[in-house]
Amino acid sequence: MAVYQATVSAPVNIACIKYWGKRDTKLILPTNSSLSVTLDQDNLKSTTTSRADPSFDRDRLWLNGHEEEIKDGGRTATCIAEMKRLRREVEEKDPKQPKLSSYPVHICSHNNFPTAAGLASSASGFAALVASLAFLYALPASPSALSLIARQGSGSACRSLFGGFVAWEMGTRADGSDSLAVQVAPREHWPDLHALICVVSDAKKGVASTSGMQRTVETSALLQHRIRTVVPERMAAITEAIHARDFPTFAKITMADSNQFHAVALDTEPPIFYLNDVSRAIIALVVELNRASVAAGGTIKAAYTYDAGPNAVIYAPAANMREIVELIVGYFPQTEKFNDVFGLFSADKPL
Ligand code: 2P0
Repeated sequence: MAVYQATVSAPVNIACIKYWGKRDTKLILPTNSSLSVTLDQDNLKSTTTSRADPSFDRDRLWLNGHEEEIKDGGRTATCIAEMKRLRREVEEKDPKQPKLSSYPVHICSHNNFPTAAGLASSASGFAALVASLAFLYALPASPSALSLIARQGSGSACRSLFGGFVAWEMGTRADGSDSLAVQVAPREHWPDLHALICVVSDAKKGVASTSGMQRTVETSALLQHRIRTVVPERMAAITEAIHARDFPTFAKITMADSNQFHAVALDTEPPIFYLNDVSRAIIALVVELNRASVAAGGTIKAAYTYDAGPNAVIYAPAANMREIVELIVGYFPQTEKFNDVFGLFSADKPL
């Protein structure tokens, strides 16, 4: 008897231009475009196996060994339903195909990094879920087409369907059909750019992204300036910097956008604080490292960026990484807390 099963991994991505705010919370349509770097497949990833079988009585999901309820109308149910719809199109075109769209699926997903590390697992998780169903159903869909579905699981997940440098174009249509991920450049374009993840705290974050960003949309005046004026200019400028492998420009924009994301969090009512004293001390170290380098006639050596939590990600050319690690570990000597993930990016081929 045929077994219908597929296993796929998808990596974590870290945004340089941050997604923060939805204009449609059901379809997960953002208030601004964003751009990220997908980390290496071998380091931080979700691996998901999907299996379709007519003997299963319903769709079921396990995350890191624990079964999770698939709520009717929820994000996981939406992604599974959309993938079954695409499979039905294949079956209608070719009636000889097995009717997998009518079989329940069991989905089992694992992260190879601790959830407590404070790294977003929803991005890699929903990307891997959608990609595993795409393989299971042998869909002819492109990664950008699949990103439309992963986006409905978690906004940032749409960017993890590509390796390298990835933009999530916000789109303009009300149905979300043009709110998708595109690859700006493959990983091989800029192999010298590395990333270092500094785990500052492994505590679960105080304000979840989904609710925090909607509070920002409802209450922050600064967000309106950000989405109308700042982000469109930065998307164009950082895309150019990536194409030119211009690290100083890439670094300046990345740090400025991290700063503005945390500024709109603070501009929210009630205010949201994601950085802590250690996060701010790492910012000061990177600022001083860059200042001293430029003062000595050199260039910017490193760029920090922070998501919805206190952990730092530092982008830098490979040659600078040893100095950066020594600097940080010199001030915060808990070496086991620092996860040196040199050479991070994923394969050029989408998944
Ligand atoms: C980003 N973050 O661009 C930004 C930066 C957090 C800070 O994407 O509601 O978990 O599932 O769409 O994708 C976190 O948002 O939120 C996020 P939902 P998601 O990476």
